Amino acid sequence: LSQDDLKKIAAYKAVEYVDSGMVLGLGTGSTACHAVDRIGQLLRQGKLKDIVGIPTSMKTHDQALSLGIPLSDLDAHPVVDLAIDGADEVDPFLNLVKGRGGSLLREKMVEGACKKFVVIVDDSKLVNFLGGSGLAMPVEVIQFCWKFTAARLQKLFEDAGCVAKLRMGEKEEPFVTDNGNYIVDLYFERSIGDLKAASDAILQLAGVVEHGMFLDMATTVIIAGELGLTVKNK
Ligand code: DER
Repeated sequence: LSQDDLKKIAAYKAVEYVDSGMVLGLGTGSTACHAVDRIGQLLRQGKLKDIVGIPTSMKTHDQALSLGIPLSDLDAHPVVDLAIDGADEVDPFLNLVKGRGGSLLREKMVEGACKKFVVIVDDSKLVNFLGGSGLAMPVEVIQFCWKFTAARLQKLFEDAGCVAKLRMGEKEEPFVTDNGNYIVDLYFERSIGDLKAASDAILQLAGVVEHGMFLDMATTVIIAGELGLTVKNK
């Protein structure tokens, strides 16, 4: 089975949690993409009815629109029944790193407003501690003096051997999020220790909008591996 096959298996399993009439948070990324496709398919087949989708990015908005999924937003639906989304890392306590697709702010807003947050991953995303994969832990920052903010982020985690890098988009230009902000990716050599303390410290920096640690937010994590599916509940 390819990694994409595993993503699809996890995504389809998550859509089994969807009931007609739900307000759904629609995630962003290659795994969530399969879940959105599946929801569109079930709507077309009449197996799901009266669904309202709250997209977590312009990309998901466009995908859902093309599938005929009725869309709305948090202003109209401040409480979301169920959100389905991928993750970049999942630790043993179901804490997540998200945002390598650049949508962490809207994802965190939508997923923070939902009663159930089902995370879908292939087993390559499992880590012993967040930041442990050596891959980016994203922080969304305002464009104004981003270098100043990046330097403060790097200093904050110098004990963990942190390097902060501006995320670049196409044509050697900085990546700009749906919200008009930049992303500074943090890379760690060692564990950052207490995640809640790290989260609070990051959010205290004035130039920071949000970070990609989703702590104590997932209610269910569906993991697809070669040996089958594992469902972990909070
Ligand atoms: O950017 C995001 O938060 C995505 O959900 C990401 O975490 C997972 O993307 P993937 O499903 O393409 O690996």
